[in-house]
Amino acid sequence: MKTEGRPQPAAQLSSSNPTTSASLQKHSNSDAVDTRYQEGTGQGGEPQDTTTDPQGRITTNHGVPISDNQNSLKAGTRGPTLLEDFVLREKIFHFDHERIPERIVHARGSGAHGTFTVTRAIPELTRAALFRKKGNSCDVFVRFSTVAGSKGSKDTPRDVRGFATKFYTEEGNWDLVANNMAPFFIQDAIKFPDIVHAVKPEADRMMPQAASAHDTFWDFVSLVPETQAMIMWLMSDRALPRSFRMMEGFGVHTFHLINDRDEVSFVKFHWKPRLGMQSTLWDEAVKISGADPDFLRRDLWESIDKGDYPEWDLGIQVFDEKFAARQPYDVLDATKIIPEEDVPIQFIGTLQLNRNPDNFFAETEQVAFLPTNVPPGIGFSNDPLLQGRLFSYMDTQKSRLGTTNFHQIPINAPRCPMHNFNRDGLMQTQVPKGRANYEPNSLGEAGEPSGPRADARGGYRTLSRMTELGNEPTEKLRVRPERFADHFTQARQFYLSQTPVEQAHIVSALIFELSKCELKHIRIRQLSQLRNIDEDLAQRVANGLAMDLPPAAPAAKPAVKVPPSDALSIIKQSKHSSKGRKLGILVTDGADGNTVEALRSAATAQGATVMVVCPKVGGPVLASGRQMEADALLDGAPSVIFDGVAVVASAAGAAELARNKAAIDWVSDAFAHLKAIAATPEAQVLLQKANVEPDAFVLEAGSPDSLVAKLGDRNWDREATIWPAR
Ligand code: HDE
Repeated sequence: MKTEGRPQPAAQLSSSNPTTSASLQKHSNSDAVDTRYQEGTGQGGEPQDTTTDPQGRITTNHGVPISDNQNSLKAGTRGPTLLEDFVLREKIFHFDHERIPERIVHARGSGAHGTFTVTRAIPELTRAALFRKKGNSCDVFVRFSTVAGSKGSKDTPRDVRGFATKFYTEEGNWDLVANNMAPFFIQDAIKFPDIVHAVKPEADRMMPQAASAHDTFWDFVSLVPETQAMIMWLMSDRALPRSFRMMEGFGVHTFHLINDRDEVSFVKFHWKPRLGMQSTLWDEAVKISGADPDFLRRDLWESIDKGDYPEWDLGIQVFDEKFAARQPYDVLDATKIIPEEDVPIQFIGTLQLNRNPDNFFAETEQVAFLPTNVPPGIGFSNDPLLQGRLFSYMDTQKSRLGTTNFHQIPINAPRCPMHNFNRDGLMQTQVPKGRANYEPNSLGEAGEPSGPRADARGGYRTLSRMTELGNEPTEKLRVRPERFADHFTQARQFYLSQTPVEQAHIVSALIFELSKCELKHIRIRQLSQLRNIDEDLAQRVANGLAMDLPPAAPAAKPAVKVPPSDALSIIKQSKHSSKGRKLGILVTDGADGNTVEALRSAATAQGATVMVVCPKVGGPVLASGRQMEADALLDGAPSVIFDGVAVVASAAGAAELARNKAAIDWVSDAFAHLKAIAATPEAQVLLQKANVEPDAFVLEAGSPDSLVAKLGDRNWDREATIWPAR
């Protein structure tokens, strides 16, 4: 017999209706639901918030109030469960289908809302309304990502990072779908499936996850020399960002800017982080992925949450056909950059991320970026990689989001009016009125709504003149332009532009990656490619692998000498700032609270954050007898998650730490990762146990400013004393 709705025993009642008055209140708080998206959806009438019930009641998907969300409907107290239990069936049905396919690449990502503000109007370059006036602004949504790993992989593999921005402009969405590396691996979209297959876990064994260090990747890249310039970037510290907030972004391709007079300029887009660039060491990145696989996601979330809003400046490199014709490379070749020294960056706007998503799935997962999303005044060059992307993104959304109507999902919907005769399709949420679903139509003549029409003046116009380099419309050919043939000059330029420390990191990365290749001929082939980049580099990698140098691979064109570009080095560009960095203070019972507070205020004064770490999470009882709150347990907050550390300990506390492996690792890892370490005199016993040698970054805890000043830096001089010379 059914018991639904019947009086129940007291024990069942308490578990079947656990709704407290507090949670009732929370549910009925209209602020809890974002109704912005319901506005202007073309359905007419007042926007309605149907996602909360004023009484806080839980309902089925179809609005029927539910009386019991704890027990399925059974025949008798011990079952069987009844098929007619639509509450149970709907709940399980919906749950069964919660997942959607992850992105083919860039599956793991984190997003945030923000604002873009124009700091310099450029109407002489583009007729895009956004850039017409200084001070213009629009909402944005940004998604950062890794490329190779699955959605559930880690944040800190050696990988390219995506940096995709959706600008909700008054003339429609502009999606600048960028990466944190300026060149790309390949020149032609037809090679994209190949390189992605090669870098992803190998097809038979589904290993390794989120890693390029395996046979198939190096097999492909060593066979395709156009990849070698980006390989230098991927082996560099750019692939190990300390924070999304501390990395650059690049639009990669050459785009067009088109002004009111239909004059076209070539443009490359750049994001420059206000916090400056910083990266982790490889050993650190590996350990972070164990300690906190969400390291970069957490950093982004927490900084926005506490109002420390991440910011970037948007810059452009603008040039014309004459400049393009003079370069030894082709500006349509996405494996090439234009050195900033050749075309300086002009800054035109600022991006600030200032609001975390309300819901990860609804926003970060469902956001769909399309390089085809450009407002009037921004256009595409003939870069064959870009042309392929113009097809791929729209196409993949259909498979990922299931319908051609993915543009109606709130995060993707334009914030300006959207009218056309595209109709129907799965998950159509608009309810267009009338019969005008075609044009031309003359329904207006009879007083009926006739729908929207094209705007020849203000609408998006594609360039009618085809004067661009290499754009002479002649035969149909499957060829690469001759001007795409130099694969090594810029690879060499990147390597030679780095500091010796960064060069050593590239060498170490290559040794590590190639050591993971099981097939020896692949290692040999990559070494033969390295010889085309730089002999010294090739020799150092060969030494690290204990291999002989093979002959250089045949090169379509040998590298030519070009001046180094300081803009390519992270260390040369360092802002030495402590802002946005994190200080960890390990505090024991009996420690001096004033020393901790002095460190805390010195760090926060410089825009850094502080975490008190303690062997017991309840917090240390200080010398004063006061118990200090701890932010984390020592075992759960290893020093890899900090930019600098301090140990404030009593003599007894330090002696205990010196017997604790987690505490010894805390200090020895900070030392090995070249970080600043400060300690009270009592804590020296721990430093000795951790083999910390005195140097310019080993300091007294009593001088907090000198520690804080070093949070944005690493002691590169220490590196050679700890890590093998490469
Ligand atoms: Fe992508 N890329 N890509 N890509 N890409 C995707 O689109 C593709 C390329 C980039 O956070 C996919 O929505 C092709 C360059 C970012 O949602 C897919 C080619 C650059 C993101 C796709 C490229 C990028 C993607 C997978 C060569 C830097 C993540 C899911 C022709 C300028 C966007 C999706 C997000 C995502 C295709 C090359 C950046 C499959 C075919 C070059 C940041 O459509």
